[in-house]
Amino acid sequence: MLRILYQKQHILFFCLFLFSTGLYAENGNKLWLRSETGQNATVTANMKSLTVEIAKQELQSQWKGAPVQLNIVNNKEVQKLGKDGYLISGNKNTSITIQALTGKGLLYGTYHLLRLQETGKDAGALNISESPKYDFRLLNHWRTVERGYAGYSIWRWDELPEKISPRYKEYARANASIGINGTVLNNVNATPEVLRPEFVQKVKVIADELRPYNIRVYLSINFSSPKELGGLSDSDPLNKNVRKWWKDKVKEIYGVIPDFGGFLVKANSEGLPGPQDYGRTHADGANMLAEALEPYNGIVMWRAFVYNPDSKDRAKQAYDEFMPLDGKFHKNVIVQVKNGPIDFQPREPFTPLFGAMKKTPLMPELQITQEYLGASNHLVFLSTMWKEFLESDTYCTGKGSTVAKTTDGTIFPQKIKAIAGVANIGEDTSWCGHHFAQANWYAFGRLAWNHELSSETIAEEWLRMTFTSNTDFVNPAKEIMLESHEALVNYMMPLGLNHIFAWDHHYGPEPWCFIPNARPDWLPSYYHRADENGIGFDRTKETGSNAVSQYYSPLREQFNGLNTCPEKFLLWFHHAAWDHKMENGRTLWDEMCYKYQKGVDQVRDFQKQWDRLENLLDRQRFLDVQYKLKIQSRDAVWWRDACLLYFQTYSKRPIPFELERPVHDLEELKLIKLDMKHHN
Ligand code: BDP
Repeated sequence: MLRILYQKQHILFFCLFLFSTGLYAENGNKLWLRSETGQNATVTANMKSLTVEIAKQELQSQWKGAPVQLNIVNNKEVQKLGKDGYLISGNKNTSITIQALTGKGLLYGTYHLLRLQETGKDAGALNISESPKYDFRLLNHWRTVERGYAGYSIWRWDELPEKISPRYKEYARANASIGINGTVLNNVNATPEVLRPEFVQKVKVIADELRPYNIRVYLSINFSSPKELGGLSDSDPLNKNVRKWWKDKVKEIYGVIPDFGGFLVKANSEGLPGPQDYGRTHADGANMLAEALEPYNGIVMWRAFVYNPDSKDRAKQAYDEFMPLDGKFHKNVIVQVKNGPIDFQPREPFTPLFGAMKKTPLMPELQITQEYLGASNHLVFLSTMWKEFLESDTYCTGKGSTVAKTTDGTIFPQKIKAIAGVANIGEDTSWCGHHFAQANWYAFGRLAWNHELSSETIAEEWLRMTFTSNTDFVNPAKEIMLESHEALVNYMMPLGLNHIFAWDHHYGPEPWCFIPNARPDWLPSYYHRADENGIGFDRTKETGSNAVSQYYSPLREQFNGLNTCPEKFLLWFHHAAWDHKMENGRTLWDEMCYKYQKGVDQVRDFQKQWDRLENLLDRQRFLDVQYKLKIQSRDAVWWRDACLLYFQTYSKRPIPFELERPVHDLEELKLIKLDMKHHN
C-alpha cells in the first residue's frame, strides 16, 4: 500500500515537474474543447439517436453538476425556436433539463451548457432559450490549401474513401460546439472532377462522419462540367441536354448522399466558366442548378464575386451585374456576397448589394483565413471586423437597416437565411497555424449563431475555454484581441487604402509593384492611385467612378463628401490631396505617417503585454505566440517603411520629425521576393 502511495506521489511529482518545466505539451490540438472531468455525470434522454448519444457522452464526460435530462418535445415554446433551437432550465445543484424539437437542438443545448460551465457562468437558476439567426451556418474550404495557411487540407482525398482520418470527427465536434452546420468541401475554383462518381464516394464518407454532428456537406462545382465531364457540346444553361445532365448528376449524388446540401458556384469570375459564356445571365445559370436540386431540398449558393479587367471600377461590378437580376432567382437560390466590394481587404465598406437586392436572399461571405491579414503569422481577432460589417447601416429601409438585418430575415422575408466563412483550418497540429487564429473559427461560429453577441463576449468565452479563466490572463489577452484588427489596419492599410500587396501573394507590401501587361486591376496602383497631388481612388459622383451612388442616402452623400466621409474610408472613396486637412488638424500625409507608426507601436505593446502573461499559461503556447508576435512586429515595421518610403516619393514631404525614422531603404525593400508557396 505504502509502495503504491509512494509511486503515486512520484507520478504526481513527475507530472508537476513536466508541467512546471513546460515539457507538458500543449500544442493547441484540443482547441476550445478541453474539459474532461474523468467522472461520469448522470445524463438521461427520452430518445435515442446518434446525435443524442453524442450529446449524452459529451455531458457524461464533462459536466460537473447535477443530473441532466435531455428531452425531445413538441410544444409551442420549442416550435418557436425551430429545429436547431433549445431551452435550458434548472439549476446546476439540483437538476437540469434541456428541451428541443430535435436531436440537433439537444446537441447545441449541450454545448451551451458546457460552455457556461467552462466560462464560469453556470451558477444559479438557468433559464435559457436560444435559436440561431441564420439557418445555414457554413464553412467554405478552399481547395487543398489555397489561401489557407495552416498546412495541407484536412480532407485527405487521396486516402478516401478507404481511410478515414480521425480528424474528421474532431472537426465535426468542434464545429457542432459552435453551431456550424454545413461545410463546402472543395475550393470555389472547382474542377469538374469533383462530380465524378469516384469522388462522390469520397464525399459520402466525409458526410457519414459529419452527419451525427448535424453537419451537411456541399460541393463547389465547375459550371463547365456537362461539357468537360459529360462530353456534351457545351454547358449552356438553356440547352436541354445540359439541364438533363445536371438533373441526372444531382440524382446520382443524392442516391449516395441523401442529405447532400447543394452547390456553391463561382461562375464568370477570374476566368472561370459561367452562363455568360453563352450570353445567359447569372440567374439562368443558378436557376438551372436550382431546378435540379429542388426535389431534394438542396440549395444553390451563387457567388457575386465578379470583376472584369476592363471595368473602370472593380468595386462597382457586382452591383451592376446582379441588381438587374433581383427577383429573377429561383426560391432555392441564395447569392453569396463578400463583405466588401473588393476582396477581403483589411478594411472595406460593406458591399452595396446588401440592402439593395430586396427580392433575392443574400448571404454574407466572410473570410476566416487571413489571406490579406498576415496569414497565420499575425494575431488578428476578426470578430471586431465582422461586427463592423454586420452592424453597418445600409439605410435600405431607413435608419437601423443593418447588413445583419438585411440577411437574417428581419427586414426581408426570406426562405434561406445563411452565412459562410472561408475556413482557416488545415493539417497543422494547432488546426489554424496560430493559436489565436482558432479564435476566428470560434468567433465565426458564434456570430453565425447570434450576430448580436459582442466581440468582447466572444473573446472572453474563447480565452476562458482555450487557456484559463484566470482574469489576470483573460483581461489583458482580451485587450490584445480587441485591439488587434485596428492595429493591423494601421500598419498595413490605414485610411481606406487597400490591395497594395506584393504580386502573386497577399502577405507583404508592394505598393510599387509593376508587371508589364498584367491586368491593371491586379496591380496596387489601380487601388492607391498615388501621384504628386495626392492618393486614393476617386469614387465620387462629380469627378470619380460614382460608386457612392450604389449606396442609399444618406450614406452616398456622406461617402461622397470629402469632409463628411468617415476617415477610415477616406482613400477608398476619395483621391485626397497630401495636404488635405484631417479632423485632428494634421495633413493627410502626416496622419498617414502617424497611423503607420501607431500600428507598429500597437504590435510592440502586444509583445510587452504577452510577455507579462508568461507564468499564467503553458510554456508551449506561450512561446509559440511570442514567436509569432516577433514576426508580426517585424512585418509591421516592414509595412510601415515600405508604404511610407514609397508614398513619400509622391508626397515629397518629410515624415514628421517626432516619429521614428524608417529602418529600411526603399531599394532594399523592393528586392524582397517572398515565396508564398511554402505558406500555402
Ligand atoms: C481571392 C483569392 C482567390 C479566390 C478568390 C475568390 O485570392 O484565391 O479564388 O478570391 O474568392 O481573394 O474566388
